[in-house]
Amino acid sequence: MWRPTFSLLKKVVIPSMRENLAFSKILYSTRSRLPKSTVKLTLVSASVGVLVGAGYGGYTHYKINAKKSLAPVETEEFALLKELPQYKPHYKIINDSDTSNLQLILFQYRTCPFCCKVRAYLDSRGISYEIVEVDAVLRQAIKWSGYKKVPIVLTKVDEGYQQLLDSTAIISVLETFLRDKSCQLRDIVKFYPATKYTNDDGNKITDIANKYFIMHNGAVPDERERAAEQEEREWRQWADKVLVHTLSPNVYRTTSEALETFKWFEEAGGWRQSFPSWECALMVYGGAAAMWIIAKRLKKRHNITDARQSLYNAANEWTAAVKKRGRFLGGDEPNLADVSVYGVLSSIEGCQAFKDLKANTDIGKWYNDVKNAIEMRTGKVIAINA
Ligand SMILES: N[C@@H](CCC(=O)N[C@@H](CS)C(=O)NCC(=O)O)C(=O)O
Repeated sequence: MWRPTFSLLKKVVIPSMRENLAFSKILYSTRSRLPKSTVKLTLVSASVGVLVGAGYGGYTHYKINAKKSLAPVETEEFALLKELPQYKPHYKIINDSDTSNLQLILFQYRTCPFCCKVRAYLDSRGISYEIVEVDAVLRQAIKWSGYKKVPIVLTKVDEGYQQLLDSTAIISVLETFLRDKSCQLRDIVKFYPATKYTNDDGNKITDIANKYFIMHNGAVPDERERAAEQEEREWRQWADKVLVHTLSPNVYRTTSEALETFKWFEEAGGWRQSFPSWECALMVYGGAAAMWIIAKRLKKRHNITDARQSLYNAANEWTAAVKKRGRFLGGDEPNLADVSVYGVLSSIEGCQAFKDLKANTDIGKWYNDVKNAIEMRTGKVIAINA
């Protein structure tokens, strides 16, 4: 969901910012020769220029991407790294009862819905893992990877470190492994080949085959189990293809909501502790302005007429399906669809849209039940530099 913002920040806002910085240096050195009001006016115009530039960039980005056609160029397996790349974890989740021995490292943006989904899954399975918060502008922490998005998970295998990509595939690979540890993770990933595409603009796009499937090594499940698995898959897909697309038009619906959302990202993501203040300001104000404009485009693209109503409709659709099965879609326990829908929604927990969602639909009870079920299994949070 945030990709356009950050590409936009890199391609439009940062260059404009650099120009502005260079410009303000010139202003500074010639300040004595310029009247104060001229300096102020110029700085204000330059800042407005950055925001307008960001907005226009976002608009153009979407116009181009809406028409793109994909041409497959190569197919590859999930990459295996011989050595662990240099990384600096921000915190760890340690669960003493975790026997998986997976030694996971999650590279994430704290409030990205796909990363939230992976965290919800790892916590629901009581797994210990380290977290690296990726800087959304420069993305230094994932420079070692050919994949340019988050989440990315690294896990220790006999031959080195296995890279896992794509939130849904990460969950399916790990779930397949946890259900039957007699299979090697290296063998499991072979069932999920990564396909790379290059679009007309030269952008690389990666998708993973079979990513909604959990592989079975043993007995074939009976008809009832097969039906439950199919339902679980369909709702996981719905979380990625329907629910996720209702988020941006809601959290960036108005300029003040967009700003409030980015301020929440800054707080929840601990940006101030991890990144310089100019970068935080750039991400918050530039990001809010750009996403407010882009969200309008996204709204059209996904045929959303009323943003809030689309979110309420999605929630109602989901709660109706849950009601048929009991407390959760998985019955007495959350299944992978419960965890995925919860994870995606948890990415907007600090936003007005989420408060409205809880006030205007019945989703609150299910949401709190999943949250409690997951929190009961989550390990202790340990900040690395505390
Ligand atoms: N299908 C992927 C989508 C991941 C994705 O789009 N992540 C966004 C963040 S929400 C991203 O990393 N965009 C690239 C960027 O910010 O530069 C998944 O499920 O993991």
